[in-house]
Amino acid sequence: MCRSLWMLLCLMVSLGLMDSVLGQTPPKIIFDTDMDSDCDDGAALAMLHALADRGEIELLGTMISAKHPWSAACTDAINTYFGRPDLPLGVPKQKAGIQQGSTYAERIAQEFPHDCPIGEQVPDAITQYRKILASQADGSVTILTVGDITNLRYLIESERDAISSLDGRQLVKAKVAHWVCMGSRYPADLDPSKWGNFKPDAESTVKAVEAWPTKITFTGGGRFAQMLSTGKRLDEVPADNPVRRVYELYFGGKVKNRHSADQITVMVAARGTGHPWKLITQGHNHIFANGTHQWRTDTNDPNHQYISALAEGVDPAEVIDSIDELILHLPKSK
Ligand SMILES: [Ca+2]
Ligand SMILES: [Ca+2]
Repeated sequence: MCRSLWMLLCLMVSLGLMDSVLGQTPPKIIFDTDMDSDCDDGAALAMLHALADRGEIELLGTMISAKHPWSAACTDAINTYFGRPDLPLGVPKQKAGIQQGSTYAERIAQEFPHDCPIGEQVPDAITQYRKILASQADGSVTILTVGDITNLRYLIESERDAISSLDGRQLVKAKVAHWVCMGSRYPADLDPSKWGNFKPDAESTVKAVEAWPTKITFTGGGRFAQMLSTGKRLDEVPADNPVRRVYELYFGGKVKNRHSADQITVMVAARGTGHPWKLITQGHNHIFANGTHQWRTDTNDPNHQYISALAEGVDPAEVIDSIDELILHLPKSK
């Protein structure tokens, strides 16, 4: 191969352009969110709609991991604003799972149009997961969790049914290429009193991670996500934007910057684990029974990897701009 062609190919790989040349389909993503306590879930969902409008991803559904009674309706209101009023959504109906407070979920559901029922009539997330996965091509789905791990535990434990002859683990193994998980701080978070997605429903976290049969990329919060804080620029979008409203309600008035924990996970799920991230592949994520965890390098699990830093030389401002660009996206109707 001549040198210039080789250099062109290297450049295309580094820019992530090979997938489109090879005709690969955009990632098909199921979003799983605790749309209650923190505002970054709202921004993450705006980004997914932006990416879907650009053809960079296909958004298959939005599942709720939280038991807050208004989280599903709030999520449906955001989906409706962005022109996807009928995206499948579901909530955890099983015993495990937690309810936290929310400064915005009920208000968003009441201020913005949606057609999501409240309470028992919201569909079961596990049924929705099974339906979506059964209808997709093998190895084609990415699951993106930015909340508790409750649903994935019950998905893995689900039994064969009229939807699919595969049990939950077999179905995941067949259909899910990648689970991108907003989970904790790296290399370890050993403090049970510190907030994190692994701890509220720790039993489900342990069970889901232990039984998960395909690739998991964990993304870090804490200082890493604070370094990439976003949200303040939502004051540039119209006042009738529900994601701007999420931030206003969260901060009790004017929008402010908040960590980008959930937004980082969206970027990784949609655009991959390459630039601008530093990817750690050697080792495995050990989850303790109380939901604390430690990245251990003594044994390698080829399915475990994590991102909790930028690649060397990457300017955080570049990443912040790329996140903001998606958060500020407006639907075509606006
Ligand atoms: Ca709806
Ligand atoms: Ca979250």
